[in-house]
Amino acid sequence: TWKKHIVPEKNDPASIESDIVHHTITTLCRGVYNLDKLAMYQATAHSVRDRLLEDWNLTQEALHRENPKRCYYMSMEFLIGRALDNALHCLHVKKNYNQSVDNLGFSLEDLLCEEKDAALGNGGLGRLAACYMDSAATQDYPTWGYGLRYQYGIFKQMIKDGYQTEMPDYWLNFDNPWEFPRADIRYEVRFHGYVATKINEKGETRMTWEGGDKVQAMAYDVPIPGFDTKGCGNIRLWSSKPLNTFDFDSFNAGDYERSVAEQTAAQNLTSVLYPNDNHLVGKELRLKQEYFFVSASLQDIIHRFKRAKCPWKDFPDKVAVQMNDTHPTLAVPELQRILVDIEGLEWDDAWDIVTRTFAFTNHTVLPEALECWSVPMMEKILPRHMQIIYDINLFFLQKVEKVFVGDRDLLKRISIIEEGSPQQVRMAFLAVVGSHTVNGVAALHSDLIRKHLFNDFIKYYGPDKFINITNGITPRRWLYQANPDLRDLITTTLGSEDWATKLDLLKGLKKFADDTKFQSQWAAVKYKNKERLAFWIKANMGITVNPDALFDIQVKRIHEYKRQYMNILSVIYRYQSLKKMSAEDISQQVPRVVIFGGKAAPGYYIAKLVIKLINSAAQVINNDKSIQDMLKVVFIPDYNVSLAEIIVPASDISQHISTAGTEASGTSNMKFVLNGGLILGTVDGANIEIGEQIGAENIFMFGVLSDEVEDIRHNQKYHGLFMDPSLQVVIDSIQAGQFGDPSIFGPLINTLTYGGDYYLISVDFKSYLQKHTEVDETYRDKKSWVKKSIMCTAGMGFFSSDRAVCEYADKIWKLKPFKVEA
Ligand code: 26V
Repeated sequence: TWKKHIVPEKNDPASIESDIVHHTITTLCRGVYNLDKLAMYQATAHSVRDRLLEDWNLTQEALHRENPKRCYYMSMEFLIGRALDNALHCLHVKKNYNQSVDNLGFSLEDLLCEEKDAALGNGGLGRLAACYMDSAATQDYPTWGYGLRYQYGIFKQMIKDGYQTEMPDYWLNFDNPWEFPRADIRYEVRFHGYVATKINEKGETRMTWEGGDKVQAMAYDVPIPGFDTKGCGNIRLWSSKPLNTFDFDSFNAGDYERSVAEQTAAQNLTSVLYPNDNHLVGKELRLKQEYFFVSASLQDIIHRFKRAKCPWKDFPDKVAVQMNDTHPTLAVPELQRILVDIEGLEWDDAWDIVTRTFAFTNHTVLPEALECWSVPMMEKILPRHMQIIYDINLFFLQKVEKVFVGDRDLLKRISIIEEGSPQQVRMAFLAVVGSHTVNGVAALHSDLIRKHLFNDFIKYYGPDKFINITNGITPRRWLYQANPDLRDLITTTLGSEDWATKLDLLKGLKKFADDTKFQSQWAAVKYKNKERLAFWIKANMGITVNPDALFDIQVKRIHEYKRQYMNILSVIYRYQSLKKMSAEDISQQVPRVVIFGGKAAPGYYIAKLVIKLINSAAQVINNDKSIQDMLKVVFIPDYNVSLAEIIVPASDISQHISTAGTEASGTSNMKFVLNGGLILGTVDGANIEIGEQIGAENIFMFGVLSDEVEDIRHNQKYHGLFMDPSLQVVIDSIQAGQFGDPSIFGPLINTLTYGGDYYLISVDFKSYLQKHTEVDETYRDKKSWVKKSIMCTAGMGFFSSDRAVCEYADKIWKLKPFKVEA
């Protein structure tokens, strides 16, 4: 019966039109003759939001009434991107909105571009959280996200003279129709202070955390529409507000600055997202953000739990909490503190509840990304939590010691507290000890953490606590919405749209892979998407690229382990090869457009030099007439979710070329392949499983294997570096000044030489170049290429985030769908 409610009568174009006009007059207070695109976007968004709101209320009321077990996905990052287009698709009203907006004299596609991205994340980890919220809502899992409402998202990247510069992303400049401020939902959060003892009602002695400074957390709800369902999910984001807005004493004493100082400090807490990806800088403000986030979220969860008047021991039957990496790990000691200090439970009973509630996802093995907080800092900001962490550690080590009597080395290795000056809290270890299940994000990555990072824990807990759940992406945003022509072709071919929620159905495309007519339709869609990107590049950067060329794309955060450096070095190699050819030979080559995009952390000097080298090389190569446009290099500035939606459908080849064993999963690899792009990649992360699913003949893999890396590094250290001769030639050309002042690139080149080539660029270079040649040769045979492209999409069913979320629900959360009836 719910189907008839999806497009109710009021969703006819005329009703929509009058709703939009209504919002321009009331919500925006604008006349019809005083409307620009932005205002029109806002009015349109508000009318869509009204429709969402109905579903939101319906869902939340039903949940309140029935009180099923719920899951809370705690993440410091949600990289959502734009909401309007997504909502239109979920509500199945895009066609009618198109018409209504058209009638009002605007173009819907233009309006969509007025929306600012909600860019509250750095990269993979934050985007994964957004995909999971989409899948949880679509499959009616009672799951809420919890996060922070940063006023500044990830910075805007501008390229000046080839260098990255950063601008603040003040995304809340205009009103944000996609959030509901909840002025009534506020909690206090404490920092600093001291620990005292008190006698509770039962006459027992308990610790109590007193004094210090308090701020307030206020909730903002972001509705997450599900596709093809009345159910609507929610992400609750916390914003910090001052508790006392004004210090009257200071004000009256004429000290005006001081009178608002507290206000400013409180607001600063959630003002900016830390722009580091895979690198921890142990800043006090970051630790405070993490605690603020878990404290507010847990208070909210407990408030909801208490409404049902269930006994505490039932808490884990009503609540599952997933910690997205270690950033929310303070939730472990915080829940223990609430249960013991405030609710008066015994330590062991409380700990049993805690460890049946939490689960933890690890997203990286890079040592510099593993969170460690100094004990003195923690003692100062969270004195009671520090005591609790010591106790958790003590009881844990006592249990380990009982099994491994006298193994002092093991105890030292496995301790939550790392010795040293200062001592450090190893957050990943705290998360493992406080969780019932720990998962990695791709098969290889889960193996690696079992073998290395958490190996000692397996000795104690056994292997079952550590599982794999391979990442996934939402097919709604990443195919249905981003690639409308391919969507329509697939739907016509398969006879229905069901694949959008049952992605395995894509395998039905396999039987058309040799069909000449289908192949040419498929190729035409890819061509159109390449034209769309070429148009964007021309309009925004003034560079002409030819859609007939092979589009070779690497877009992701700039990081040494991801090896964009190796990519640009190979581009320079290709350029030099062209330069050596006769004009006749050049004209026979496969033309390439090499596209880069991605942000470097503002303090990451080497990553920023990579960007500069790409731009310097582009400058020379793009202006060299002698190579007959056989090679173009483009660095697309300010790569973000909305740009990805244009870039991803346009690839022939995308590159995922991290040193084996360093990229936990990768998720853009999945997005490209889902859209019929082939991969050039290393044997790393989810590339491996993608190859298994689509067939080895449809993926270009190269490079050393993860279990060879350690030995190679060892050998390089003691027997000297290996320098690939082709690579040497490339480096020589940079040093000779072919791409501008070579002194600029000195420190970058040193990472290969004096730096010991930690990421093994030289080791993989030869096989990388060979694969590039293979790519060119394969591309010449258009028919076989299109077949591969079709087989790529057809094999991607497994990588739907619907499958991933189902696995979380079954294996970790013990959660069932909760269907809202209209
Ligand atoms: C660490 C820190 C440290 C504190 C400052 C802010 C910050 C932000 C992020 C991180 C860790 C990031 C780990 C991460 O993003 N991992 C990526 O997760 C993706 C989703 O599982 C996965 O596809 C990528 O391979 C992995 O690099």
